[in-house]
Order: sequence, then C-alpha cells, then structure tokens
Amino acid sequence: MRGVPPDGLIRHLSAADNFVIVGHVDPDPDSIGSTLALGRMLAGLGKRCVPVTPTPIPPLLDFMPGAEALVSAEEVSFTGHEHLIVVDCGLERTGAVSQQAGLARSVVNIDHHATNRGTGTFNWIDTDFAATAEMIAALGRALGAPVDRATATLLYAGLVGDTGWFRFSNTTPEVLRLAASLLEYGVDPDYMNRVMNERRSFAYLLLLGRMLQSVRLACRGRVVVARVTQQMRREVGADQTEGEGYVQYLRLVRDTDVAVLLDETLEGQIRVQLRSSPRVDVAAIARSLGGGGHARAAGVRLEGSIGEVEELVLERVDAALEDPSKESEPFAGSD
Ligand SMILES: [Mn+2]
Repeated sequence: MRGVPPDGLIRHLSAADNFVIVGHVDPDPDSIGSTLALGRMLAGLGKRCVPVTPTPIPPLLDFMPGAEALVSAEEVSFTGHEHLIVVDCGLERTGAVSQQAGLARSVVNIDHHATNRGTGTFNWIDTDFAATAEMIAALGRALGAPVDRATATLLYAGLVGDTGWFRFSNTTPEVLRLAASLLEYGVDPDYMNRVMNERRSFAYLLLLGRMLQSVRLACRGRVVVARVTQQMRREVGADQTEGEGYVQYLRLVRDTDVAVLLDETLEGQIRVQLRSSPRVDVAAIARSLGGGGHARAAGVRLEGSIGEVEELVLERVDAALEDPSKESEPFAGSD
C-alpha cells in the first residue's frame, strides 16, 4: 500500500520558504519533471524556489516547461538560509550540490528508490510509487498547491518515463487515474510522444543500425547481446548521448530472458545495461559486479576490453539462468 505525504513534511514545506530543489546526475524525465513541478507548485504558494540539475539535461528534455530556468550545481551557492529538497534520488547522487548540503537549514528527501538511505531531515521514501512525479502530485494536493497545464505536463513526463509509457508492471490503477487527471489539466499525449520519442538525431538511427548488426544470441539462445563501440560512433558521427534506450530493442525476441547491451564510454569503461523477463533478477547480477538497479532493469560500469566484459557478464547471466531460486519478483521499474 502506498503511503500518503507525512504530516511533518507538509507542515515543514508549508511553513518554510527559500527552497533549492535538485534531482540526480544524468537526469531523466522523472527527476527533471519532479524538480520543476515541485518548484512550480511551491512558487504557486508564494515561495521562492531555485530548480537545480547536477549535470546538464539531455536535448530531448529541453521541451519541459521551465527547463531554461534550471541552474547548474556549480552556480548554486548556499548562504545558510536555504532549505534543500532532493527528489528521485538520495543526496549522494546530486553531484556538487551534496557538498553544500551541510549549509542547508534542512534537507527534504522525496524518492521511490529502494536503495535510498533516507539521510535527510525529512524523508519520504516509498517504493510503492511508480515515479517520484506521482509522489509530487500527492504532495501538491496535500499542500493545496495550484496545478496548471505546465505542471501537469512535467508530472506526465515523469510518469511516462518511469512506467515505460504505461507498459511496465508499476503501471497501477493509481498511475492511470493520475494520468487521466493530468489530461484534464490539458496535457496532450500526442505532443508528449512526439517531443519525447520522435526528436532523435539521424545519427541515432545510423548508430542503431550498427548496434543491430552486432546482435547475437548467447547462453543457449536465452540471452540477446549487442554492443556499441566508440568506433561505431565515429563512423556514423554519433556523440555519447546517442545510444540511450537501445537496450529496449534487445528485449523484442520471444523465448529470451535477458538482454545485455555493452556500451563503450568515452573514458574507456564498458557500461553494461541489463534487462530481463520476470524469470531473472538482473539487479542481483549487477550488484555482484558492483552495480545496481531494479530486478528487471539494472546496470554496471566495468573496466576492461569489451570482449572481456562480455565474457564476464555472460558467465554471471548464465549462472543466474541455471539457478531457479534467483527468479525475481514480477516488478519492472526504471529510474
Ligand atoms: Mn524515478
């Protein structure tokens, strides 16, 4: 059962003023949508808010209402009067903001990740919510904050981002009821699909072609593996941001349980993305290698050549396929 916003948190936010709101590094639609939506709600209650992003937003999120007002972590300076609100992550994932948190009058933490350690002054951590945006919507109602079309658009972006456009198993009746109410505030689903899914570069498509040429089956046909290398990126003129989301294509094949995408980073590390059917817990595999994530969507960054990393990861995946006790809960979340 999902909880309600704690009374102490509501009283604190109602009484306080002068907020700095921040989400996580490598921001996604839920993190940015939650940051900006909460900022708009608190501003609507007459409060001063500075929305912050620890690392730049990807070009696909530039449509978000108020994105131009986002401040970088380096630009924000705490004077001892600010209340810090951390959304969609713990303080440790807020980049340079975390170093200034000691200067904040209070730290509020609102998140739905199981890994959150709840180190704030006020913590509302609830893994039953599909997205932090869902929690922000509930908080806004509890605070009596005004909601307009822009705020609804931000919340909708967070919801579709974390539920895979209402496809993952965290798509609850509550999620769809919230989505319905956001449409009543004027959110346009067709527009949201176009700005979030249909604004890739041509190089994105060319690089996808290269990735698909590398695809193969492993572990007795139960695993789909592919890679993206720096050489492929150079050949098609793609930058590092191109390649985001490719792993979803590796989940399309029937009777396979795990998708593995090996992506060579600029720094020479191998970013491993894992996706799975309910039969395999890829979070356990990622954790065994030093990474983390959800049962059906997890990842890790490893040192070594792409061939060495592939061999190591496939060994672990193969062992998990052999072990029926490792079968995961039927939950599929995302960030
Ligand atoms: Mn989230």
